[in-house]
Amino acid sequence: MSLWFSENYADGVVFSIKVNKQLASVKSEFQQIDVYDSDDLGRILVIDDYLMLTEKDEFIYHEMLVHVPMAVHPKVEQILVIGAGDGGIVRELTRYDYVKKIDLVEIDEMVIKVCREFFPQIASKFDDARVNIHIQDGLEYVKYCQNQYDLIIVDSTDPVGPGEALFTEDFYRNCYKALKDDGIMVNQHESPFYPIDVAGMKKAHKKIYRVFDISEVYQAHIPTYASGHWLFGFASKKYHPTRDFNADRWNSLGIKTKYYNTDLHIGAFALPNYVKELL
Ligand code: AG3
Repeated sequence: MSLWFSENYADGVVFSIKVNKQLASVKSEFQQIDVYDSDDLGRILVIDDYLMLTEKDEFIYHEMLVHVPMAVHPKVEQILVIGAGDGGIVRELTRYDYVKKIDLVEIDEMVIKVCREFFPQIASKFDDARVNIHIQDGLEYVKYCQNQYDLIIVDSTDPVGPGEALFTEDFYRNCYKALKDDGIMVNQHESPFYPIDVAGMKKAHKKIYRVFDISEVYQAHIPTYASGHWLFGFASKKYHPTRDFNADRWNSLGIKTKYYNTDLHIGAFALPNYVKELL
């Protein structure tokens, strides 16, 4: 009998991956964490029945959340990462020599533990000397921060369960306060296609737009997320994501990426009409 992981995208729409075996199944204080192995997509991480990543396409999501803001801000040194317990965001950030400090705030210690064990290629840089791990609710952590970060990356789950608080206006206001005068915040912004994701996306966008001086949305093609069309939010106090972007500076850093490049950077902010209408 074969074993399948399935995620419901909408009423009557299901995405399934045939899995060889279940490598871990952990009920933490906050959520259900499962790891499976599959033939084509490699290992997959699932939280509360939603697919968080596959080894095959995680690079797209992580590169787009990291390199887009890193290419806009001329010198990001102090970074706050919220969620992201799998380590993918930290892995990409540690590729920049000039980054001085990465505070990672993850509510669920078990996510880090499971990923260290089953995704060593992704959770590969937690031991970098610049990384400080705080096991804490991101909502609480950011309340006490002021004018100290160049960049905040919010790599949350969907706006249900423990991730829900990371889609509130209060949280975005505290992020604004935690950023320096030229700081940037990026977040995962759900998908513009199926109704449940559209609701999450609108919820995030409307609130960020009210709080930040500049608020834009960008997109990437992520084959294993609902509809394959995923959005990210770019919120900023000073730098505009395309007008203040210096492709030569980023290219001179010599960072090798599999998805991100500086042509794609500009294109990612060009949204289809139906998406523009939703914002
Ligand atoms: N962060 C969650 C992305 C949302 C996925 N949603 C879904 N499958 N319905 C992914 C964590 C990667 N660091």
